[in-house]
Amino acid sequence: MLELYQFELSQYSEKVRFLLDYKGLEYRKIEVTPGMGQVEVYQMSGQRQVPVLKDGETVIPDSTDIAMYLERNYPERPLLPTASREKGLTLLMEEWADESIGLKSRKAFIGALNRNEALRTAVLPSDTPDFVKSIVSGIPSDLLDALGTGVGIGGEALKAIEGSLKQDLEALCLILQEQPYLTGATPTLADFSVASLSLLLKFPEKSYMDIPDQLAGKALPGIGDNPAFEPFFSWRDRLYSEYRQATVSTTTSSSSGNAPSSIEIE
Ligand SMILES: N[C@@H](CCC(=O)N[C@@H](CS)C(=O)NCC(=O)O)C(=O)O
Repeated sequence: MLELYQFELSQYSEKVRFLLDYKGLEYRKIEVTPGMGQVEVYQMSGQRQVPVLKDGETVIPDSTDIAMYLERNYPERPLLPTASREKGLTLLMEEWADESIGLKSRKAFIGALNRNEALRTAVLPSDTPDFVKSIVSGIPSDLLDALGTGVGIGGEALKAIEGSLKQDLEALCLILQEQPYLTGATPTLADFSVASLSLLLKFPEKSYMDIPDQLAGKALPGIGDNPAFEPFFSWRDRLYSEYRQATVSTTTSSSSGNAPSSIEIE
């Protein structure tokens, strides 16, 4: 069986899970422990990032390379259109989603973490010892903000990133006004990439991912819960319900429903 080395909360891992589901391929998830667990990933794949797909003896790191590998080796339910214009658009959008929406949403999410202690502890792996959680939640926001500045996510940089994400979402809403999927009448790699890489802007419902209750359905304030971008998130919900396997059994939570609730920023 295919094996996916992943972080459950990683957008790039979500992209591969979405592709595997779309193609109807069975796979086993192997949750990598950040830090120590990545040593094994490095030994296996020559680099330390997830996702990494293992198909028998073949090891493929990087979500784009994994998508192309799946397309070559499991051609049923194609991810790439055959018409040259649509294929070109699909490849461009996939690349854009990785480099633009994926990286910016990660920075915007880290910005939200900086401002929210409860969220910081919620995203730590469930087996994190309580004393580590309490240390992490106790780091003052202004210190994290200052640390964030060094990697381009301090106050001003964050505002610019949020502005740019809003333009991306507006563009996607405009495209989706005209057609059901991003490059035309049928779903392609572009759709699955964009939907997955926007994961951190608004988390899907718990049935699709093994995420802490505090995060399921939660939206980044001003972006994931912004009515202007509702067409995008409704499209994404539809894509999930049509093509993503619901694997995690859920207990109904009082916050379920379509209206997103925001990650509260203290
Ligand atoms: N270009 C890579 C990006 C993968 C990536 O950024 N992975 C992150 C998790 S979302 C990671 O492994 N981070 C840990 C690290 O860099 O050490 C892809 O498309 O798969």
